[in-house]
Amino acid sequence: MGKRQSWYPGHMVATQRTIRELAPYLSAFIEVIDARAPNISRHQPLQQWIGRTQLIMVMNKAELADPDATQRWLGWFKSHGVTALAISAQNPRVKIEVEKAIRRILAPPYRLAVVGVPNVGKSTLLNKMVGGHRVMTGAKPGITRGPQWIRLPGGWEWLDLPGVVTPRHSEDWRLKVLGIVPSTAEERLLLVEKIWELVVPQMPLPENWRDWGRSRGYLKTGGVLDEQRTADAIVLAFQNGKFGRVTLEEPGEG
Ligand SMILES: Nc1nc2c(ncn2[C@@H]2O[C@H](COP(=O)(O)OP(=O)(O)OP(=O)(O)O)[C@@H](O)[C@H]2O)c(=O)[nH]1
Ligand SMILES: [Mg+2]
Repeated sequence: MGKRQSWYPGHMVATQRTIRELAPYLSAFIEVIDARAPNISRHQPLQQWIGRTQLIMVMNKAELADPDATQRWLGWFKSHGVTALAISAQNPRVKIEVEKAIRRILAPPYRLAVVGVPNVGKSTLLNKMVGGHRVMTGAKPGITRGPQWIRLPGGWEWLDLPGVVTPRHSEDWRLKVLGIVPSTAEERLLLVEKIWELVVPQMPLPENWRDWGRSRGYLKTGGVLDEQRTADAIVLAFQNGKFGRVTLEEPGEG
């Protein structure tokens, strides 16, 4: 805890400075959030940092979220005057969908930057948007560090912003379940209980998660269940949607 507090403020200041400096040059910031937790996966300070620059909320990994909940979230954002769309960055059509949504509210040249908390799919989305034109900043020594523009036909200008993310300073279990905040092995033994409560009513699964581990043969020598291995596997499987489409947060909850 002490360690995190000592680096966090400096990191925050650097991120804030970059965002504030960039804002006047951009048509919009594309904030990627996790469709399974659209409020707590937001980068809370961002809205203030970007000033008058347009913010477009992209609820990613929508194929893992409950579709009805996603509709409720889209309605909630709309009623709060926020442009939002639900996508899956892994979908081959995502580039077309996102360009269409942006063209509806902005005029070219579209100068855009993708931002958001860790693990929400920023890099996956940017790679889809720019295709093979990805600029690898900082991949080799000697390459100019800092933001680089990727210019594409049609007036599309994407800013490659490596590392401009701020980990959420939060202990919320949902952020750990979604992999936005790292979890410890001990924490996963607790997260598994929460996950199981959510998925058992909607999937044909044993009442107790330990039986799932046994059925998979996650045993230690002597035939004892390997609880850690089971918990780790369940957290990972949940993150990847193997236990169905689940949204962890409803509009207006927090
Ligand atoms: N199921 C699913 N997985 C996705 C989607 N988009 C990204 N991912 C996965 O989510 C993980 C994180 O994706 P990244 O694109 O690296 O996320 P990021 O926001 O750039 O993460 P950081 O660079 O660590 O901040 C990867 O395993 C991706 O394959 C999506 O729409 N659906
Ligand atoms: Mg990334």
